[in-house]
Amino acid sequence: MATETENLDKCFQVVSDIVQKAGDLIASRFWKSKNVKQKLSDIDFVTETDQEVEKLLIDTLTAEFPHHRFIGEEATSEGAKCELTDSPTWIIDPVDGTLNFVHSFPHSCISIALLVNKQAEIAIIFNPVLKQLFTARRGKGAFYNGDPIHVSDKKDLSQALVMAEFGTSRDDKKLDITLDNFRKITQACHGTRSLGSAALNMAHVALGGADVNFEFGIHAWDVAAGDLIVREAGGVVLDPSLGPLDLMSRRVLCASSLELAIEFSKLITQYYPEPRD
Ligand code: LIP
Repeated sequence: MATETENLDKCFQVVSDIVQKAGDLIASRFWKSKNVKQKLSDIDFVTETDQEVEKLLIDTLTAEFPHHRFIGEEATSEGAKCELTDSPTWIIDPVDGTLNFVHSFPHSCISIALLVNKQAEIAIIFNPVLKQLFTARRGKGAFYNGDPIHVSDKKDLSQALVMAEFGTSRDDKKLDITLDNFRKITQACHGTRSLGSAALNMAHVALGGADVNFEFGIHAWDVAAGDLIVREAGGVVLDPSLGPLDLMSRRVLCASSLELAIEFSKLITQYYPEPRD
């Protein structure tokens, strides 16, 4: 009978192998034209590659681990239940930064995490075009292309670089709050950066290249991997109001330090997205 660690070691090996194969698929199509369908708004897209990559990941993991469960962006979009239980559950965004993929703007990634008893054990964020591989195992640190990484030492918001997004909603109230927050951040910090991928934004906080990332409107699959990678890199991941992160709340705040997160939370105007219907 394999121990829990041996099981997790096997999970990490299997998912690492299939993420590389899925990455090859994304990279092979990255510079080509894509068949694009709209989802929840006229800038929220899905391509056949999103769907094929998610199926490849789920089929491979199901074959190895038949009792595991899945929360996938595209399956959820097609009506699958988005419910996290204590069962081993893979949370998957097959192509995070789909709009970037559509435009061949090379900041898209596979984001996948394994949670057991609702606790993240394994996380991978992989940008196959730029060969950026971020990984983490619970209690074992975070890595970028195999090298250990750590968040920055910033504790003063006036010295911070902030990753922020407009997202895919064009709801007037959300847009007003987003623009207001960009103004506040610009006046209070060194500046903002937007990669168009929540997972890559979080990964850059873990890398120490940015100091804060927040977003209203994301989903569990955008942030489940980034959550573990940032925490294993020494950062904090919270709700933007400083409560605990709720993967289903569509809100996230991560920072290189709790001091920075507290200062940032006081700066911004909060927004509470509708839960995904
Ligand atoms: C994207 C997120 C990003 C958000 C975009 C989009 P997708 O996920 O990663 O943070 O601003 O609107 O939701 O849809 O490319 O998987």
